[in-house]
Amino acid sequence: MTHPLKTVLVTGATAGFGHAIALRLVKDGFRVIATGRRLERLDALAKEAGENLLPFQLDMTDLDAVKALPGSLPQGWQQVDVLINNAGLALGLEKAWETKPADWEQMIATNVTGLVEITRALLPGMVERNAGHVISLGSTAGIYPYPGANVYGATKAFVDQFMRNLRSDLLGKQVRATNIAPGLCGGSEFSQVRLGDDAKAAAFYDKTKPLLPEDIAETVAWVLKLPPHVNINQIEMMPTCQASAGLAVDRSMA
Ligand code: NDP
Ligand code: 8X3
Repeated sequence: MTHPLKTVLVTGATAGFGHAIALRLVKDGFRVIATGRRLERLDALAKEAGENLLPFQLDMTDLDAVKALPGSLPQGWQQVDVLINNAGLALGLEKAWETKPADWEQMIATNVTGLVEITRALLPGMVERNAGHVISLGSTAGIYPYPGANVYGATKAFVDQFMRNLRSDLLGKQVRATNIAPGLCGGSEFSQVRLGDDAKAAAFYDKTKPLLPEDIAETVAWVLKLPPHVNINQIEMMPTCQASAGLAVDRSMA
């Protein structure tokens, strides 16, 4: 591979999208720094991927650790050319007034604050070298509201606008910025984490053919391999079995 951007840092590589993205990008010839909280998962991933994958434990809510990047990475891995902001989570599907405050805080800390701080840590190096790419995982939940999405959807709307604003700041630099916003996607731990129950999580995908982590990895790989003069700003993607089906009307009040 002769891609000018060589080293990719993927957040949340212990499961789901991040795991698939890390494996795919190693296969495509990149060096990948795979991060997440569960070190045993990262070590297993490193065994599978080989020497071009560095397992690096990182909790996105540990802001001291996030801000210590890239200097805290081992020698030879400190030049991060591509940042993939994937780590994130949804907690619960309750109505806003029934949710746990700690769940909202955890979503904001991970999906917004952690993402912003790691971008702040790694972007200056890209700008200085005048080469780089930041890809974030937003969500259709940041575009289309639905009951129970409340703060989760709002964090993803933040990601959408943050990436658009990065593009504005990066005009004139050879540093790209992309937001990928998927809809229903199975094959990851997302719904188990959200619902805290394996049976409920499985039922969520009942009779559907959702996107899979490999579909997201394919999309990331494509966005990355486009020639440097092409910037994909936004991708909204859904499984064919899903669509935005219009606004709801309550007819019980007349
Ligand atoms: P998974 O639950 O399978 O994976 C989430 C990853 O994020 C895990 O590797 C987890 O690692 C990591 N993570 C969570 N919290 C932290 C933290 N505090 N610090 C570091 N890493 C953390 O979910 P998906 O792969 O499905 O989701 C990936 C991203 O895509 C998320 O941002 C999600 O919001 C978004 N998304 C998901 C969709 C879906 O339907 N699945 C659709 C649209 C967007 P660990 O627990 O080891 O720290
Ligand atoms: C995940 C997609 O529709 O479950 O971001 O919110 S959805």
